[in-house]
Amino acid sequence: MSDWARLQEEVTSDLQQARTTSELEAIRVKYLGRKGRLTEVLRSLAKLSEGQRRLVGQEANALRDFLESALTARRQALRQKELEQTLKEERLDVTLPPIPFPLGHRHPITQTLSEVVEIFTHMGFAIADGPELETDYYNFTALNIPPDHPARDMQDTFYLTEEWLLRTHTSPVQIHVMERQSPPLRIVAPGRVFRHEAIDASHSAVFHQVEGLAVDEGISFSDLKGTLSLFVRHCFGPSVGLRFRPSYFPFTEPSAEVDVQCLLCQGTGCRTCGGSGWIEMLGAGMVHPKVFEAVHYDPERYTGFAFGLGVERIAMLKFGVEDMRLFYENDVRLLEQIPRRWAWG
Ligand code: FA5
Repeated sequence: MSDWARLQEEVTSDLQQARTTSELEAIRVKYLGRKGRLTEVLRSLAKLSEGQRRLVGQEANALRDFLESALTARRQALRQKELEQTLKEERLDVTLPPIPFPLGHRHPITQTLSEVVEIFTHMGFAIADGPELETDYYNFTALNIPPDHPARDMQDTFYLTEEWLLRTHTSPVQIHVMERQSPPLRIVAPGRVFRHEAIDASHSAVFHQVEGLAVDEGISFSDLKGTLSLFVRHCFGPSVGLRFRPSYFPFTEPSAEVDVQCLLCQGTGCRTCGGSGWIEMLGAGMVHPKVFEAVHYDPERYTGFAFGLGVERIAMLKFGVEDMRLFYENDVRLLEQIPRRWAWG
């Protein structure tokens, strides 16, 4: 009997000392596990005489019941304590102000490029793509600028070899598209172009253009005018001035240059617009029959318009940036201001 009393005392003191649920589990294993002390007593009952078995069995079962209910009670108490502890340690104050973190955004030129393309895709133009490394044929000859043609001097070219060059405009994409597709077609081709030019506030040696081309039966200059007027209204707002000036490009006839009123000085004349109140935005015109011949389109049947606009110039007007070079200097002070100055978007 005293052995039972000692065992019960031991169990009780073990239970009291347990500080965590895992310590409690260790106690359960110590007494009630497969090789636990109480389990072994219960297992050895079979070897006892009937009288002893009843006596010892009663004691052992009583102790097991005591142990099981004490374990359950203690486990619940410890779990509650552990939960309270965890809640205390992991307390979250949802009223604290958030930790601010700066959000990045796309470069102003990339933003402008996508907005320009989006306006034209809404008008039904598809997006086309072409290589930056071009052959003389696509950049010049197929566009009705044969070797020795004086128009080659209009765009100072970076040549890699006699045949290969960095494209000076996005117009070669017109040729690639027309070689692949038959009319009717309507595409815009955004991309980077390269010119061996003196750099200043409104000229860069690497800049971006968006080329446009529409070919079908019965396309006229008024379609070109309507399309570009709609574009300018969407891009700069309804009240901005727009003018078409007669011009010359070997691959269009007639040709025009389109100026947009300078938004930096509201047309009164400033450094950016060279005092004229206007900024040249794009070149355009009706596709020259010689270009159609180069891609085996029938110039008697089809007509088309094309344009090539300067993305940096648009970005300057939109963001009120007076000097194109600022776009390439990666000065975060300028880059951070850009989204807040976006005029119409
Ligand atoms: C051309 O590049 C013609 N391919 C445009 C064209 C396409 C005409 C289709 C007819 C039909 P131009 O060299 O004028 O044209 O350039 C077009 C536009 O690019 C200019 O109006 C201007 O906005 C921009 N641009 C020209 N040179 C630079 C430069 N150095 N830096 C930044 N933008 C420029």
